[in-house]
Amino acid sequence: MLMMENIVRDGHPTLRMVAEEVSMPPSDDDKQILANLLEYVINSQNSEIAERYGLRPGIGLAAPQINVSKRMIAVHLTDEKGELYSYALFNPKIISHSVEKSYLKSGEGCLSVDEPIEGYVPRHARVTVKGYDLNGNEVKLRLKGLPAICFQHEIDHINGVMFYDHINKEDPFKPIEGAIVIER
Ligand code: K1U
Ligand code: NI
Repeated sequence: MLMMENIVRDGHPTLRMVAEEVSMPPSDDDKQILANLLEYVINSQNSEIAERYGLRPGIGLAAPQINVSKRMIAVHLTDEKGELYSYALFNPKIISHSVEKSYLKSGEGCLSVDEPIEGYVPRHARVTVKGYDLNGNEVKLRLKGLPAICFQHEIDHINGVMFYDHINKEDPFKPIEGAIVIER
């Protein structure tokens, strides 16, 4: 079971690397790593388990955050309609996206960043993501709202990008013209 000690923090070189593709079909070792990522995210949202093991709650986690430079991400969250998005993906890829942007009004956080960093993080409002599930089956997802933002945050991690890289340095809360504001 993954714990906070397994999560590397900002400044660790793995967080800035472009992660390697996972060969398909996935090996048992790679399946175990990906299953562990999803297990962490699910456990971290269970207040009893989170408190017992000192887990910081998260809605996603990427392999580089546990110092594994491979293209794997897990996401577990519900959207504003209560629909659950629970996915563990190998080699996730944004195959198309909207021109329109969106951002979270409250900004983003990261399990690899201990202090809050304020500012708007512009994202594509809608993305289509392709990847492979734990059994190696192809998955194609059309996403908007918080799920779209979360997948982009995690896919950034496998490309060595941190959420604060997208924040306007001079004016972190500069309005993003034409963007959809997401409140949560
Ligand atoms: O990748 C990570 O570091 C996890 C990160 C993902 C994320 C945060 C914000 C926007 C998109 C993606 C987090 O989960 S930080 C914690 C968080 O946002 C949260 C935790 C529990 C409930 C609701 C949100
Ligand atoms: Ni993060």
